[in-house]
Amino acid sequence: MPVSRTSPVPTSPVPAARAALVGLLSVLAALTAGHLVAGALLAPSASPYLAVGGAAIDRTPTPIRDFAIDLFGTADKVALLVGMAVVLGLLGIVAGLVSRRRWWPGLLLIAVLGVVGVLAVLEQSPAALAVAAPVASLLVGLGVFAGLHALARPARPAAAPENAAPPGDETARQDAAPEDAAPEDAAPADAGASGGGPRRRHFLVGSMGVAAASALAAVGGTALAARADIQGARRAIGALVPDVPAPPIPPGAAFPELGTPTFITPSAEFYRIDINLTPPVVRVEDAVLRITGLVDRPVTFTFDDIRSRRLVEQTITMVCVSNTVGGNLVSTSNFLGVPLAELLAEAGVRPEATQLLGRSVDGFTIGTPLQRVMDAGDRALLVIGMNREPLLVEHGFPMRTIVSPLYGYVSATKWLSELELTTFDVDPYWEQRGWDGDPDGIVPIKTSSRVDAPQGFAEVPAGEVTAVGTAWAPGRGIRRVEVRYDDGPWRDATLATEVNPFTWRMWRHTEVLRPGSHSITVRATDGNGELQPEERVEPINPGPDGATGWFQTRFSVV
Ligand SMILES: Nc1nc2c(c(=O)[nH]1)N[C@H]1C(S)=C(S)[C@@H](COP(=O)(O)O)O[C@H]1N2
Ligand SMILES: [Mo]
Repeated sequence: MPVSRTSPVPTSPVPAARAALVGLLSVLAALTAGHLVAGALLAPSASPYLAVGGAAIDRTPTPIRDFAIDLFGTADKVALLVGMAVVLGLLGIVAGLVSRRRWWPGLLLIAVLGVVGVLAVLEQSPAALAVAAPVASLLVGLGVFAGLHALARPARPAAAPENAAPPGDETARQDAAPEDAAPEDAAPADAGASGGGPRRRHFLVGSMGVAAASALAAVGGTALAARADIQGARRAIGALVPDVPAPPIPPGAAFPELGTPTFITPSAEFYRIDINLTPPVVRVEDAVLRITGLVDRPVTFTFDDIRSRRLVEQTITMVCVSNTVGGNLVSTSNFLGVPLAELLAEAGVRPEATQLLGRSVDGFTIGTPLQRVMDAGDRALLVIGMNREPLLVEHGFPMRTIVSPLYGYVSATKWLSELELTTFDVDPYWEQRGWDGDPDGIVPIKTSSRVDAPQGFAEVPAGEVTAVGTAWAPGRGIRRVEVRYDDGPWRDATLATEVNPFTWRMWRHTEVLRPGSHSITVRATDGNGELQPEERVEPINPGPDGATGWFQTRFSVV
């Protein structure tokens, strides 16, 4: 059929609500398709949505970023992604609404969004294949828009063509109702089309199909990226056996039967803190650690290079600076890896270097004073294993650092890709966001103690009541723990066997208590003889200093 146009605007408009839905679903389908392909490629950072988010973060002026962090705290990334979802949704709705009469303005807007996604991924993702994800988004976005738009167009009141024509098919326009001059929302064709009938059904079915496929793609992409191949890779690596094992945990180091945690935290229960919505996925075969910056000769290590070296195991308690009094952002595991000092020596650290900057594949950076790394000796590790297994993806698979005894945010880069020797002129992630990164601003881990049982508001039988808990002062060790019931005298608790001064230490205390409501307060003294401060201070106040204060809880004897 010849494609000749005689009437300038030959069709009646798509109803506004349908037009908006077409645009919204096109954006949704595009984003989830990209997410699915990114997941299949094991390159979550190639998901156009995350890439645009990353590109936006890189372009946000620091004052606005600071404001957002003040406002949302560590949830700033979530806030950004939610904000982006709202903006993209609105742009989708706009794309639909500008296409009520003609298919192309909305399609053009979808194409522009798609191209932005392609450019963001090219900028943000190092993997060559990664561009397949935003290209999939672009194609699916265009396809869904074209298809749903064709289905959304109202039929002529009588004898409407049943086949939805592709938007490029000009004959479809001529088929459509000629009452173009009718007021937009009152077009008779509208009334006919939205009143029911097969076209309306087709549009509904099409829309629901797109929504369902998008949901599947979203779930599938996340599952593929976060799980599938990493688990296979972890199995392929198998058990990791240290050349220099940590001493066995002595009996009596913890009282799990009375309510403390086990001394070694199972990896899956280890606390997790990071800025990522889903953990970055690094394939073992792609994983490299580069040592760069103020060195005599930059060096690169693959995972296999590291694995084949002399592996040292250390029992270490890690603490997050954001842990509150009584909180559980503290865990203990056997970490296995290569001492950082050995790797740094191979690169030859220049005397000007003062800061060791860890870079993560997701752009996160952590700065550690080089002196602290050296002081830590074999407790400054390039870690590849936890509890004799490869790292879990949440804890930085396949390589991370740990420098004990320092808070995680200044020492423990997960998904490590580079260690740069530099000076304190370079600000890592949190310091760029206003935290004190000065070597003197990095405080030792605060002495802390808590009661694990009885738990708050528990009811315990009258008679002898045994309280148990956990205390830690990594680097200094715990010398003494005291408990007090109600306003009574301080009593010495019995300490569990010490494993090493870099780990937590459990305690227990038995007291005969009368029925009724009681409070219990606990305080610890570190290995230097220093009593844990009583004053309650929030962990971030405003800098990351770690919380202080004595933990207290209430329970009932019945
Ligand atoms: N790449 C990366 N590494 C990171 C973080 C992060 O957000 N990204 N968070 C840090 C913080 S604040 C802490 S407390 C530790 C927590 O390590 P875990 O999750 O293995 O317990 O990781 C550190 N390393
Ligand atoms: Mo942390």
